[in-house]
Amino acid sequence: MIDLETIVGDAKASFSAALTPADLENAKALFLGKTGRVTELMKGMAQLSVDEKKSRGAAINLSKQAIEAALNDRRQELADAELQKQLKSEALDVSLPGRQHTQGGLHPVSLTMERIEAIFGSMGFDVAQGPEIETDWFNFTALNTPEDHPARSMHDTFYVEGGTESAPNLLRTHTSPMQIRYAVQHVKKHRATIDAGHTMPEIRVIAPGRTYRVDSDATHSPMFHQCEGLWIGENVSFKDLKFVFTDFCRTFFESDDLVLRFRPSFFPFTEPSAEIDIQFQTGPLAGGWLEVAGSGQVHPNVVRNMGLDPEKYIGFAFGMGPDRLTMLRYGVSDLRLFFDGDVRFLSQFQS
Ligand code: 2NM
Repeated sequence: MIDLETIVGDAKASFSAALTPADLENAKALFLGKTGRVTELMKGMAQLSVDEKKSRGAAINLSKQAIEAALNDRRQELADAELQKQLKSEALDVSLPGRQHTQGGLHPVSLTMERIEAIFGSMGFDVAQGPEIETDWFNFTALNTPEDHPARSMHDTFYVEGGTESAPNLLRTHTSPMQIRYAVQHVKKHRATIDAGHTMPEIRVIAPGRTYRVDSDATHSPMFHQCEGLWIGENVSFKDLKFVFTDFCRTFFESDDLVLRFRPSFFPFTEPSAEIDIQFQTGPLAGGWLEVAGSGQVHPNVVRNMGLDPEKYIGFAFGMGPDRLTMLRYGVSDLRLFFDGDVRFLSQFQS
C-alpha cells in the first residue's frame, strides 16, 4: 500500500518547486489530474470491501484536501510574488520634482514691435502687414530703384522661384513694398473722391515685419526686421517728419529731451533724403551720434506709382530697424542672440 503521507509530501515538494503558475498547474495534474496519483488511488479502491472503502476513502479524501490546500497556498504565493515584482518595476518616485510649466513670454523684438505699433497707433497710423515673398515690381521698380541698382544683385537679394526670368520673385529686402500695396489699395478705395477733385483721406501707415538680405555677422542677420512709415497728404512736409519721428524716439526711449539729427543722405525712393541719428545722453559715448533710421520726402515717381498725382500729393517716409532698437533699449551687443532661440537669453525679457 502506498503511503498517503508520502504522496502528500511529494505534492507539497513539487508545488514548492514550481516557480510559475504554469509549472504549478502541471504539478497539480501529476497528483489531482485524470491520471494523477490521488486519482489512481481512488480507482484502486474498487476491489475493497464496503467497510474498507469507507475508511480508505475517508483517508484518501483527507490527503486530497491537504494537497488542494497546499496547491492553493502555492498559487497565492506565486500571485503575491508576481504582484510584488510588478509593483517594484512600476514604482513611482513621488519625491522627484515635477516638470515645470513656466509661463512663456514675447520675444524682445516682438516687444519692440508692439511698442512701435502702439506709439504710431496713438498718432493715427494704421498698421499694414503683407507678403514676405514679393515681386520685382513692388520691391524695386515701384520704389524708383533703377534696373542696375546694386541692391537688385544676387549678392544682396534672395531670389526665389516664380515671377519672370528678367524679374524673378524675391524675399522682400525692406517693408516698403507693403507701403506701395497699402497706398494702391487706399487710392483705389478713394478713387471717386480723388477724381472729383475732393480731398482724399491721408495715407498714414506703418509696415512692420520680417525682411531678408544676403548678409550675416554680429550686426547683420539674413532675416531681420524693419518698420517703415508713410504719411501722404496734400500738405505733409519735412517739418511733419521731424516732429513725428522726434516724438516717436522720445516716447520709445522714454527720454523727453532726446536730441535728433537729420543728416542728408540718398535713397532711390525719397528726394530729399535724410539719415536720422539720435544723440547718446549718458555713458562713455555721451554726445556722440547713432543712426536709427532713414527717411525722406517720397519721390514723385513713387507717388505716381501709388496712383496719385505728385503735383497734388506729397509726404514723407521713413524706415528703421526694430532689431537695432531692441539692442539699444536692452543693451544687447550681438544681434544673433535674438535668432538663436536660446531660452536662457530670451527668458530675461519677460515682464
Ligand atoms: C527708408 C528710408 C527712406 C520708405 C519709402 C517708402 C515708400 F513706400 F513710400 F516709398 N517706404 N519707406 C523709406 C524711405 C524707407 O528706409 C531706410
